[in-house]
Amino acid sequence: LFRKASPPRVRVLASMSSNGDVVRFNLSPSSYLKIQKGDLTAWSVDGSTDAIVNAANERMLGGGGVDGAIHRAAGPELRAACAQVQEVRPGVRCPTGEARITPAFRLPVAHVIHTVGPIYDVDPHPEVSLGNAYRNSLRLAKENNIQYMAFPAISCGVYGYPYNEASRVAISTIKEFANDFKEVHFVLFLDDIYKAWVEAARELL
Ligand code: AR6
Repeated sequence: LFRKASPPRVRVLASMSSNGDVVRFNLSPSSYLKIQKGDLTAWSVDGSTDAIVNAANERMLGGGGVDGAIHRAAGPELRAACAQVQEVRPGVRCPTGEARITPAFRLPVAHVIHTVGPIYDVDPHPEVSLGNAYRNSLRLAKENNIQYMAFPAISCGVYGYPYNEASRVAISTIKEFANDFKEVHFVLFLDDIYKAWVEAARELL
C-alpha cells in the first residue's frame, strides 16, 4: 500500500537523448558532469567551443577502438594533421600521460584532444599516468577556451585498465577542474563501464 509508485514511463522517455540516458552531476554551482552511453564520434554541443578526447597511442596516427572510430569519422585530414605534430622522439608524438590538440575536420565538434593512457600491465604507476592523461587533456582544453568536452573511458579497452579503478581516477581528476568548464561529459560505449562511472560519480561528487 505504501510502496512508492514507479515513475510514469513518459518521464523515463523524456530523459533519453539519441545517445542514451544522461546522468547529470554538479561539479560547481554552474558546471556539470554528464555521463551517458553512446558513440563519442556523434557528440557535440555547439561545434565551436567543444572538443572530444581521443584515447590514442604514442605514435598518434590512428589505431583501433575509439581512435579508429574518430579517425574514420573525421576523415583523412585528421591523420594528416596528426602527422604534422612534432615527434618528441622517433615514432612518439604524444608520450603516455600527455595531450595534443588538432582540428576535428568532419566531426561535429571543433577540436580533438589526443591523449595516451597507460597500458595497465606495463606501466609501473598506471593510476598516475591515467590521472595525467585526464589532467593534461583538461589543461589543454582550458588553454584553448573549450567550454564543453567529452571523454571516452581512456585505457579501458585495448590497454586493459580495470574500469572500476579507472572510473575513480577519471572522476576525481575532473573534480580538480570543477570551475573551468560549462560541461564535461563521458560518452561510454559499454553498459558495465557506464554503470561503474555513474557509481563513482555518486560516491565522489
Ligand atoms: N565511442 C565511445 N567509446 C568507444 C567507442 C566510441 N565510438 N569505440 C570504443 N569505445 P580503446 P585504450 C570505448 O581500446 O584502451 C587503439 O588502438 C571502448 O569500448 O579504444 O585507451 C589506440 O590506437 C573502451 O571502453 O582505447 C591505442 O593503440 C574505450 O572506448 C589503444 O587502442 C577505450 O578503448 C588505446 O587503448
